[in-house]
Amino acid sequence: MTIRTRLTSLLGIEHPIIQGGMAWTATAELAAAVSNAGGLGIIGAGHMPTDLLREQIRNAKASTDRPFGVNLMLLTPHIDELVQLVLDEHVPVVTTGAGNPGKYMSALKEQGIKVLPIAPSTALAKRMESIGADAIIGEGMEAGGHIGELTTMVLTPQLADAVSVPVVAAGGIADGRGMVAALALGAEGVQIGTRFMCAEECTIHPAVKEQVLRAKDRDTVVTGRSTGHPVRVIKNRLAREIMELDKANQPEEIEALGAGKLALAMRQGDTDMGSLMAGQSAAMVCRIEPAAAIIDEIVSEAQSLLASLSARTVGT
Ligand code: TUI
Repeated sequence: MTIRTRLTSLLGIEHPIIQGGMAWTATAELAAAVSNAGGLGIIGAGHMPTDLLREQIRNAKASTDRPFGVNLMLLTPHIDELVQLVLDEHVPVVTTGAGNPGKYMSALKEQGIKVLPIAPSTALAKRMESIGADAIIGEGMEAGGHIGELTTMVLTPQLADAVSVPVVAAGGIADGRGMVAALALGAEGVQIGTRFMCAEECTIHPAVKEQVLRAKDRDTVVTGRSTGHPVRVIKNRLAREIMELDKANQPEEIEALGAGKLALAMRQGDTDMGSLMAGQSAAMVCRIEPAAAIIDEIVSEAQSLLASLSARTVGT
């Protein structure tokens, strides 16, 4: 049995699983591994220079014949150039984060690119649907990195009611149980980030993978609320320093302290002063394994749960 939804047909993928477009983390190597395993692999552009993103896109094309995507982080200053690049490279799918992609939608759609904006609210989701979004990724605040205000549990069904295009649930999903819950809430697919940080093909520093593996239920915190861009990270010295600045309401100091810290963690392995962006589901990630094993496990757990759930209820 396979789990097919409108999302799998829309994207031409086998399993309704999109890998999160994590900056400094979701490289072509991880994206290709996820796509080759039947999900949708995503290259996280973040603040990547245009030439590096071009190289990453070409690496992904060379490593998989299947669809893959690029996540565009809309706060990056050279976003116009990155949009032009995904158009020139005919990237099949674009997900967007940290803003409203309205300005770019018609150009992307004219090129035949499938556009899946990440929306933290029903208002943005409806706006995105009205200008041509192919699906909406609803990301709850359980997610890692930059987050909205609502939980996945309440955001997902509201999005499913608000829009007609497929909804993808994100935030807090790491296994087949989460996937089935998302389907029950009205989603037609899931986006999973944190669990893929511990994929073998994920090229982040091993010290960061170790922090994800060691994380327990209350080990992530939300920092930077005073900046207007709250970010969920695994607690460390940097997080504690930012929390102090949050208390003192010093957003400029937070921006200055935070600059370059994601790369410091993910590339250099500084788990003390680097930004350990990860979701609450870090506590559910227990081993490093190939991306294909992660996908197989999630899908087979979801399939057996779907088959057995009605037998779980008690009564006549
Ligand atoms: O974008 C993410 N996660 C990210 S981006 C990132 S890099 C960064 N670092 C520091 C500060 C800010 C960004 C790290 N993690 N997830 C998707 C996401 N999108 N979460 C929240 C949003 C979002 C927020 C507001 C999407 C749209 C939006 O629209 C506001 C508007 O213009 O209506």
